[in-house]
Amino acid sequence: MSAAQPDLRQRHRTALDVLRRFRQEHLLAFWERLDDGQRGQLLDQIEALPLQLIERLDRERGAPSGSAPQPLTTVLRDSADSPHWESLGLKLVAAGEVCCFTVAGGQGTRLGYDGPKGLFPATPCTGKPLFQLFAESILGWRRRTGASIPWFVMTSPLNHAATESFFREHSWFGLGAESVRLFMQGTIPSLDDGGKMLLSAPGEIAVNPDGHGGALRALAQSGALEEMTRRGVRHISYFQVDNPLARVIDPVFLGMHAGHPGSSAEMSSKAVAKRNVAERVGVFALIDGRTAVVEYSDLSAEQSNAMDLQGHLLFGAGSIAIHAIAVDFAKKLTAEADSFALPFHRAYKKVPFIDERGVLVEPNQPNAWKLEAFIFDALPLTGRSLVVEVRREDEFAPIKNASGDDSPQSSGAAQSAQFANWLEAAGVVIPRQCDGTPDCQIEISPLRALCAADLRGKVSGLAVERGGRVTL
Ligand code: UD2
Repeated sequence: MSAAQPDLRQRHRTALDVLRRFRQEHLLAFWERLDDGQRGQLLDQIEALPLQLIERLDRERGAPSGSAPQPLTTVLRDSADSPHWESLGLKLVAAGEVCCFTVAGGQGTRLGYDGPKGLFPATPCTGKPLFQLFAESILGWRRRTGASIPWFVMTSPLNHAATESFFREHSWFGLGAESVRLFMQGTIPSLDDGGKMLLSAPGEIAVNPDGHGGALRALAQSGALEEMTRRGVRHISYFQVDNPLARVIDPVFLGMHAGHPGSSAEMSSKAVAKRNVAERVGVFALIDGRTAVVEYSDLSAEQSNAMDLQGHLLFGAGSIAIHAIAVDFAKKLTAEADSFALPFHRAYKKVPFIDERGVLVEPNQPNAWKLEAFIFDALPLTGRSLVVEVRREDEFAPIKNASGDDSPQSSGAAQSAQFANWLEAAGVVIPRQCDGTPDCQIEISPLRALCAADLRGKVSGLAVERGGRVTL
């Protein structure tokens, strides 16, 4: 008998008691078949389960989802006031009050890329990985403002090790390991129709990452929020790993978010006009008078198609998942980090499971509820929030699908088009096709230019050939 066994027996007894209270004792059904290592791992998993949360979820299933959404008014990023907000935002950044935060815990299933999405080659000419692109932008902003701009990256148990190796192999892209903090988000078990958790192996519970809404709890539990406070950071510049056009730092947006003396927003978000009714982005709306995002799948066809008198979609402000979040707001929400969670959304999916005989079943029909929380569900919890409308071509060209819309190809073309505009504004002649798209591929490193103005007076004499490739 190993020395660990009495301890395991005690932990097993305690776990069984707790699980019985929550009607989940079947998780220990195969205990006798497990070796000590497997037993220890299963107990670790059980002891970390947010059982109260899961029970609450099950109770709330089928509950009415709130009142009907109403249209919401956005404010424009680019207006006569932009220079004012920009200078305020720049002051915040230069004072070290802003950090970057990338959510990168997703699986990238739609893209069919077998690895963390941040490693995906995203830029049009050199195929630079997304993480490198963001790292170079952060470096660019550090040089411009003299601030340290720490970078927080949320991974999940599915991709943490691969992400960390990538950063190590590339020497943290010159940012310094001490100012890049990778931390893992939590997981949440899948539930069957009766609210029971599933096992993916006799000694393992079937779980999935708890959604980007898990970011708030993970920020708190990993100590990242404390670290931000220690460093004097007051605002988080939040973006997703899949959007190469995301401005990692946007002084105009940050100024608008934080700049109102005495009434700084707790969370602000960027929106673009939806490309068409069918575009799969959540839309901003008011629910019970509070700002919210309604996911595309939760809008009725009637709501999706509704238009105002000018022919604009009533629910046409699409979320591009870029937010500015006040650190104090994140801390307030997660003061009780262990019991805090944003609401979970459910999707009925095929989840392989161990049946009562201990045999692995690969279902060919959806059989279980996967749960995910969404960061935008923090919006209704704010005292003040702002939705800022930006131009799609400046800020949003995500890589989500292998082909078609939101693919590497469409994103590369959008990046090239943006750089073509920057060069043109600096006096370079860009060959264009009849429809106005550039007849060339252009890539400009953020270390060379963070915006069009950075190229002014620096590219004279540059010749771009029809069908050519230019990398700066
Ligand atoms: C998201 C939004 C959509 C729109 C769009 C813009 C949701 C539900 N929908 O759609 O409204 O704003 O983005 O691009 O958010 N992630 C994690 N952990 C997880 C799950 C996801 O870190 O557990 C990250 C993932 O790595 C990625 C981002 O969150 O950076 C978006 O995830 P997604 O691909 O599931 O979201 P999507 O494209 O359905």
